[in-house]
Amino acid sequence: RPSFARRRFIRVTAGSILALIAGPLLYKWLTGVIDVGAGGKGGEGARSKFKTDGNHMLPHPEPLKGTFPLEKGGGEGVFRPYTVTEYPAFSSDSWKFEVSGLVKKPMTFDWKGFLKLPRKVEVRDFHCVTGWSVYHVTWEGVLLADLLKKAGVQSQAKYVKFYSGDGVYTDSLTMKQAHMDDVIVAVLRDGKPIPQDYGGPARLVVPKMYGYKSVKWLNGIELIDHPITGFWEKRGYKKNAWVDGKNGGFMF
Ligand SMILES: Nc1nc2c(c(=O)[nH]1)N[C@H]1C(S)=C(S)[C@@H](COP(=O)(O)O)O[C@H]1N2
Ligand SMILES: [Mo]
Repeated sequence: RPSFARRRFIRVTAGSILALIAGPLLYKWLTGVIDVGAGGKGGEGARSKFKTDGNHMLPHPEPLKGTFPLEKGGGEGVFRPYTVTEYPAFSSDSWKFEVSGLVKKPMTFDWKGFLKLPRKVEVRDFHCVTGWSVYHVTWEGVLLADLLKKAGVQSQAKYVKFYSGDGVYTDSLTMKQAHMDDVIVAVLRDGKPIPQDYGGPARLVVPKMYGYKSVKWLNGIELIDHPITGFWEKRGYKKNAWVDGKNGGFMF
């Protein structure tokens, strides 16, 4: 039977080992939660997070003037960082955004060029079809309709296909849906650059539809004349992902 001192030794040692393992995990979890909560002035949190972010994008996009303080203080709720691959990482030296397919003028932007495009700000709710939501998120990005206008849509073009920098995930919108005035290629979320795990440097945001339409790590659009089936649509989700149930809306 172990002595009291020995039992105490075991208890203290076991406790220390547990603290060593659990401490960093707890820290990671806490800082993750704090980061996601956003709000505030968009400065410090973003800067410290970006020191450890897997993306190396410089310069950081600067939020438009007049957006601070954020309406309603920023997103309320927690984004679940979804991916179907390893999180892809990008650098401003090599990142490209391509507009291709049935356009009059194919275009390629580098990071600096993309940041020169006019942006708009919108405050919208974000809903994942699996049941979580984040409310009144402030997004800032380039209106998809502006990109389409700049490139010139050919008359045979019927759909816009979205490419993710993860090389796997994809989705699409009809040409009419793609022209909705709230579909944007966002580079800021709640006034901060979008972190790597949440689709940064640039992600699509389609507020009227469920989150699976909002392709992360967006690095290209292609105008096509035939329908395609998106990543989750191949697995049963509807092509028309209207949150309000228009056109049948909900998934199965
Ligand atoms: N490239 C890519 N984009 C994606 C996904 C994904 O797994 N990979 N998941 C989608 C789904 S189902 C949702 S709900 C949102 C989640 O966004 P978040 O990861 O920022 O929380 O991203 C969408 N875009
Ligand atoms: Mo989702």
